[in-house]
Amino acid sequence: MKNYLLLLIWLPLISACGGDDNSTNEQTTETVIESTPPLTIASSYATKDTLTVIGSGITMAEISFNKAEIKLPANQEITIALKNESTDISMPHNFVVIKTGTANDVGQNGVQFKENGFINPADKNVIVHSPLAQANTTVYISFKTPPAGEYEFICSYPGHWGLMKGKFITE
Ligand SMILES: [Cu+2]
Repeated sequence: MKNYLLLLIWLPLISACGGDDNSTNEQTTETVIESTPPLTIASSYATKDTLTVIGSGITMAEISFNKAEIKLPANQEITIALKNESTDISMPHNFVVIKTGTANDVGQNGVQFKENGFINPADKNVIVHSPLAQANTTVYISFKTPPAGEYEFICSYPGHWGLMKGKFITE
C-alpha cells in the first residue's frame, strides 16, 4: 500500500518533468538552427569571375543543378557561388569537382564524412569542393580551375549525386 501511494505521487511529477524537458529541447533546437550563420566563405573576387550554380528541389525526386555543363578557362582563378534555393532544411547541397567517372565512388566514400561536408578529405578523385550550402543560403568557393580537360561536378550529399551532376570542362 505504501509503495502504491508513492507511485501515485511520483508519476505526475515524472510526467511533468518530462514535459518540461521536451519543450526545452525543442526550443534549443530551433535556436541553434536560427543562429547558425550562413556557410559563406568571404570572397573579394570580381563579380564577373563568379559563376552562379543553383541547387534546388524540395523532394529527392526534384533535386537538381541548374546547369548540366560548365565550361571555363583552364588554370584560372574563379569563384563559384552555389545558391541553394531549396526551402527544406533537409536539403543541403554542395558543389564538388571530380575526375570523370568517379561520382559514385566519391559519393560513397564521403557518406561517413559528415563533418567534412560529405567529402573524404583523402579522396584523390576530388579536385575541389565547396562547403555544404544549407537551404536558402549561398556558399562561395574560389579556386584555380584544373588543366584543360573534362571533369564532372556533383553534389556529394548522400543520395544526391545520381541526379545532381554535370560536366565540368576547362579549355
Ligand atoms: Cu545536393
